[in-house]
Amino acid sequence: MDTHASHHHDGSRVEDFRLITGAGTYAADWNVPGQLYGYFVRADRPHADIVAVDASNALAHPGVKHVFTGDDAVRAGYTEMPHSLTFPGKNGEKARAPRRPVLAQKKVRFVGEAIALVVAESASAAQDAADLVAIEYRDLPAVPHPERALEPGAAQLHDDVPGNLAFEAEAGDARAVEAATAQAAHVTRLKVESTRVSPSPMEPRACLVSYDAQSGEYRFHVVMQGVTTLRKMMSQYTHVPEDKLVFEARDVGGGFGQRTPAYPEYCALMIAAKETGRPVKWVSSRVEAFLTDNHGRANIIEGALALDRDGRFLAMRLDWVNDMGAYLAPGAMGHIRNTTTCMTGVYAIPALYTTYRVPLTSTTPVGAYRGAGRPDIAYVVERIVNQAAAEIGMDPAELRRRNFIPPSAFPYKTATGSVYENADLPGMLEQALALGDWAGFAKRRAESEAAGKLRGIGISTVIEATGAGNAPKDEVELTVDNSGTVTVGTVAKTQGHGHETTFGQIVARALGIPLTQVKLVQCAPGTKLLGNHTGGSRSTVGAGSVCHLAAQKLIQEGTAMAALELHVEPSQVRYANGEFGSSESPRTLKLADLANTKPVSVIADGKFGSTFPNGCHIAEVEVDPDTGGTEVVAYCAVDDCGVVINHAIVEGQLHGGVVQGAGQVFGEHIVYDPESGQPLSASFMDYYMPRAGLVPELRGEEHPTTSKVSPLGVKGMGESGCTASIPVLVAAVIDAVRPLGVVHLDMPLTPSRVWQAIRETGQRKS
Ligand code: MCN
Repeated sequence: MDTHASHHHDGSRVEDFRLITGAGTYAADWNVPGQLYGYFVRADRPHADIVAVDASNALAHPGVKHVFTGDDAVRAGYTEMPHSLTFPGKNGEKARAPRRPVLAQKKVRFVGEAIALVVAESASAAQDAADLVAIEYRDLPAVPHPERALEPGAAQLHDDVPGNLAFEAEAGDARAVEAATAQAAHVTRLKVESTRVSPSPMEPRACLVSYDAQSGEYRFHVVMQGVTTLRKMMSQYTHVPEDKLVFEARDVGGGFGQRTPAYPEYCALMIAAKETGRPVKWVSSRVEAFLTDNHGRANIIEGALALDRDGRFLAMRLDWVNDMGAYLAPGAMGHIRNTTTCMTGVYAIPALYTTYRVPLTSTTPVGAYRGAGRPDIAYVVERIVNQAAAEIGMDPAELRRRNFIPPSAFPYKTATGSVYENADLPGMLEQALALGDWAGFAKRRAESEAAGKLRGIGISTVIEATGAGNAPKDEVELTVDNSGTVTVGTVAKTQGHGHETTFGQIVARALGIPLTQVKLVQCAPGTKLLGNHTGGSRSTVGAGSVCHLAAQKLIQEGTAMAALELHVEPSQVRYANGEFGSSESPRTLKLADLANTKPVSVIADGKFGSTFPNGCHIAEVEVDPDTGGTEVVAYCAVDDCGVVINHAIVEGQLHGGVVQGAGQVFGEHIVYDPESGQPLSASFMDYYMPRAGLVPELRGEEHPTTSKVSPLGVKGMGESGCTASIPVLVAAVIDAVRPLGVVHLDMPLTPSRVWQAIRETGQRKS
């Protein structure tokens, strides 16, 4: 027995030895001979005219080669930032996407926007000289608040975006919702904020660009979530053809959606590399990351849920304000698309209507962040359901039971037009209630009360769409060499998710060979493979499924080759465990033998629809009424992600997602001063990060229903953790303080905010 294979199949990840011993290669680890270093001069104010940029002192600084400005960006024609709000909005209108030269020209619109790029022989010379670039501004009023940005008379950020309103959209049936609401026995209303946060992967952005004047080719070493989307967007931004843009990356230290898109800095470095004739490298600081890496969430939602006398849901209306920051960054379309797709949540709500207004504000652009709208819609739906339960005095588990989409109704067409494939919501709920001992809560609450603590329990039942992507199809290439090693080529890109293990396992299983014989090569430089980048939890459904199909194709083509070698008919060839044989021949052929003369390759492809992972999480918290401090004392999760490829990885993904959601719930928050518009949270000194002790040992169970969308039966799950944890943790805290009369809290649930809310109800005076 191959001990390595059995070792890996017990769940451990093949990449971990490299990653945890410091042997990874991240974007900033790349260096090429003759490289220069770039440093960006950035706006220190949210909204201003740029009157003049004087780089003469910087240019005189020792080691400085060049200083590039907005004029260089405009001359290069790098001015139209690609964005993804490309679908028609309300009344068929298109999004009003403002220009964004890769270095700001004439105006700045958020603190951190790059104005100039200093290029020097060393990183420190570039940074020192950046201080010498003199910028004369004429200040304009800041517009940091998304709702105020939409008010009449608000300061205008872009001449071509009247009223700061970049896009409006709607979905569902307004009349049906109005009619049903008029008949309702009860209507629950609320307004919540899905707070602006910074995804904050461990690895800061970094980019090294080389330009080859002979071929006109740019070569990038950069953080990425896969090459296809990045390459396409870079080409859109710069008009350089895609085949002249070559990317080489090995390890990526976290992405969370924030590492998907083209950023202006990468394009500015292209200008510099071409002009200086030398490679140029830039590594972001953490402060730059807070100011300029796309933020996440930033949605304000008003909702109304109509119920009949028995607590059955009749209709729901949601009105969104989706803050997208100063420009339309690629990515945040998920805040509209994904929230429409799963608007009904896990409930059979016959009438739905939703509106979206997208303001531009003098803040960092907003993009996709782990879930990209999925956690936001789950948050608002679960909050409104929990509030309805409290208002009508029904157990929130019972209210869910009454309103679940029944198993027999799948595939279920929602009132906003999406089709959920399958789920067993009642079964999932009962499993979670048992795991979390829902029935025994009253006793635990009494015990906490005796110890002076307020105990609360929360529940969330969520569903999300994963899988479908924008690529025309997903392609995977398998190559066998004469050592028998099978190399798997993909254009997805792991950022810590363990694809080397799981994709390896898929191929190893299909071929019946040890995992040690399978090697994953992601985004080979210059790759022409089609496919989706890693995001939207689609890699396993997409690329992963195609890994399986590619292995089958390899067996099929190998069978034909083996038949020739063995002098039998293909139908007489049998394949098992890396070997072709036939009852008609004494000889056998190993996979390696197929590649005796040259490596053998196959490319397989597939195009898959959406899968719908779902889950029920239950959490318990204890709130200290004297301090407002919250401790999460229990966390249970029951999840359906279809067939599981690797249980340890799925558990790890879930754990990471749950804690990432907990970070948002309890502290993470990007705050702008309402008057000056200055960011108040731009370092880890003033931005909370979740720590290991925030969430106790997570008790997780699986409740799979097999997807037919994927030949592997899998559903995505990389975002499930935070989609479920945000609503469940907020629900638990509100449940804890509700006996004191607190009915509403907005994230982040910091001790001061909870304490304040307790004080304001007047029921607790110290
Ligand atoms: N998996 C499995 N069985 C399933 C489903 C998934 O074993 N039924 C495994 C997969 O093979 C993969 C992992 O779980 O190793 C996540 O798979 P999937 O749900 O397909 O999601 P993706 O691989 O496409 O990852 C994207 C998703 C997203 S959108 C964000 S954001 C996110 C996340 O995953 N960012 C992450 N998880 C992250 N994990 C880490 N460490 N770092 C990030 O930046």
